[in-house]
Amino acid sequence: MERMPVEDLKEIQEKKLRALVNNVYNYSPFYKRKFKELGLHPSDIRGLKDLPKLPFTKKQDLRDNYPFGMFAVPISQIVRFHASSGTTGKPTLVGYTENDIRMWVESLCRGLVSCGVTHEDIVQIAYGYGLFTGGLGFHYAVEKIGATALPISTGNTARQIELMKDLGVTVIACTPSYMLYMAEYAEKMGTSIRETSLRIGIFGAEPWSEETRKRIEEKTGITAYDVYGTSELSGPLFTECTERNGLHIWADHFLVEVIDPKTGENVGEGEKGELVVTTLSKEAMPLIRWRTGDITILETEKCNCGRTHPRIMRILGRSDDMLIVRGVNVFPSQIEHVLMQIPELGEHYMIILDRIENLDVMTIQVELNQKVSIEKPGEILNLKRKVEERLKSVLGVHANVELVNPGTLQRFEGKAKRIIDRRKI
Ligand code: DLL
Repeated sequence: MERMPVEDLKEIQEKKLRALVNNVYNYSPFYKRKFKELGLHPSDIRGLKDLPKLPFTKKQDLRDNYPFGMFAVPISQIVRFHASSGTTGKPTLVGYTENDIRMWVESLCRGLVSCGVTHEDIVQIAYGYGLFTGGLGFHYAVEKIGATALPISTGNTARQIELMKDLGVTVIACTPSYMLYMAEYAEKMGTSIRETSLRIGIFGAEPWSEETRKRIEEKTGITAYDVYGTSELSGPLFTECTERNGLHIWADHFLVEVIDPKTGENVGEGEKGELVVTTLSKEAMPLIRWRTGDITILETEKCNCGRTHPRIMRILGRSDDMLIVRGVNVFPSQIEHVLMQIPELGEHYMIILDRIENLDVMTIQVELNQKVSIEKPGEILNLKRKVEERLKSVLGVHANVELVNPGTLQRFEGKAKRIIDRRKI
């Protein structure tokens, strides 16, 4: 399936799209209403070329139809609920049928295998278990490929490191920020992740940069892979393969588009835009043209690994987490990119926004790198100026930089929350 000719994949997609449209028209009150409003009938959708005729589905639709209004099956067929973490507001509820869980597990299994996880691995699952999809999503996929799951969830970092060593854990799945914290914690305990058997990390659920990947790999000696997914689509679903040139989207289950968030039009191949996903196999809560809000680039060229399914590049930010500072659009990922390229700086930072005398003021607190000792008083000032200049040249707007001692900023076990916007208060 993963190496199927593109034309055959397209055929599967066309068939599944037609079935999906019929299904939601008949069984989802929400879509029936939407289709009627647009004067659209399932027979108008004959193939992929008709996709732009279909309406988008947005987070607000899920909120407005909370809790069960988006479901296309009776509750008796739902075998599990999850709820999104509410990255951008009120959490949303997701339901799964037995087949939905199977498809989710199968998708992540393909991903795990593509980044080299085998049945011989011991996988420490340090994503949260519970309503968040990370823990249970990985758990079932790890068991399915016959590897050994260590369902430790988040927190209790000393025990995480202790078990990692004692059991000879070889793979870890957690947020990239938690991995950095764990590496730092291990050093405080007088040990290092390098002294463990860990060889692969599968990191996601929050934005991270190529520079952060380098830092994690330098500190821990492991190979770091990106994993993406959202609760609405199921949970963690797509990973990079060993080529590490994008995350494979399993096209027999998910149809992807990348659009201009302002116009809703598809952008050209290789251009940045918002990821839009149509679920082709989901039963409980099928989604048509789901606007993820995540900014990426689509790549349909066959990958060197031999897999034919399209890839998305690392998530570059969210169309809605874009900060507007003095009228300038700023993505937090741009800030991280600049900071992580400066060796004197550590990995932990906070972005604070204030409005002082009607003007936006951006302050970036960033920790100094533990390994770099700055002794002369003038050096700190020089470094601060250097960081401010680099940020200004990339962002096009000034940010005050506060250099703080290593270990002083807040650490996160789950998703990191690095932005404090006090302008609205
Ligand atoms: O975060 C599902 C997940 C669990 C993915 C474990 C990966 C690993 P939600 O809580 O619904 O689901 O949040 C989804 O998180 O729209 C992105 O904005 C962000 N996100 C997830 N993975 C990545 C990633 C899970 N690899 C939201 N890079 C998404 C950047 C990511 N952002």
